Amino acid sequence: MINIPATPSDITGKEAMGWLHTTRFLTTAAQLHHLPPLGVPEIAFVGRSNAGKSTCINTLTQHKQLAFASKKPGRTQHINLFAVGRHNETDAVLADLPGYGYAAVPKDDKIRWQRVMANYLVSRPNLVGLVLLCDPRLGLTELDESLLEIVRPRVEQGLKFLVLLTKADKLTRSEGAKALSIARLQAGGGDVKLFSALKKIGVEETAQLLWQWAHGPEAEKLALEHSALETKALETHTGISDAALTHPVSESEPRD
Ligand SMILES: Nc1nc2c(ncn2[C@@H]2O[C@H](COP(=O)(O)OP(=O)(O)OP(=O)(O)O)[C@@H](O)[C@H]2O)c(=O)[nH]1
Ligand SMILES: [Mg+2]
Repeated sequence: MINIPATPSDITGKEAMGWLHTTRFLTTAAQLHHLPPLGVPEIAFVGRSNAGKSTCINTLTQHKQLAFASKKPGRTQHINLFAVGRHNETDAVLADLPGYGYAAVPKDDKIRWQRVMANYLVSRPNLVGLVLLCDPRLGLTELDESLLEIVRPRVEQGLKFLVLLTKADKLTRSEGAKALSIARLQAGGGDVKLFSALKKIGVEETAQLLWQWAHGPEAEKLALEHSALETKALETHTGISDAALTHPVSESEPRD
């Protein structure tokens, strides 16, 4: 069953980390229509290739290889879903999306992925929050800004939104402060945080925010709207992955 606690309205960073530590692989999809319809809140991680999306998911969930991270850009090529919450009490889903902007990807593939991503962002019904990851040494690029344009109508309707400036360990304190103020301007007043998987900067705060997104009014609305059938489908998926805890064959080549 869907577990939406009546209380509390907030939890500590440590409790939020404990919650995220329950995360396990759910399913993977190369195309949008292969994603299962779900009645629990979904939070997507998007951003340029190599921005640190998969590493961020691994850091937040404290699992080394839940999402595949790599020095080689373009490592994530599917939409990978991860279920959060104790078994049979899944109360959120994290989505690791393929990065964009990697020059070596053939043009047709790029266009196809931009389309899949745009469709996902516009049409995924249970999407409640978006984490846009950005390497502050590059700043928000044209592609990031077009993504922001695509989601603007949904943000206006209540979609939560956070920009994470990743690899903050590579910045001095003053560079970090400057990167934050520039990104705040570009994000049009949206929430922006510094994040480092290496030095664990911004990790607990981000975990807390994700918990709030997953247990806010949008999540309650979703629980009411969705049928028991869809919830059952989620638990079936989760059950399979709990048993195997394996990654899909297409993503199982050796990591570099
Ligand atoms: N120094 C430092 N390196 C990081 C950090 N986060 C990620 N990286 C490195 O950045 C590279 C890319 O990380 P990924 O997590 O694979 O990036 P991604 O955004 O998932 O990339 P795609 O799957 O290609 O879209 C890897 O070499 C990571 O080790 C961080 O906080 N600090
Ligand atoms: Mg990735």
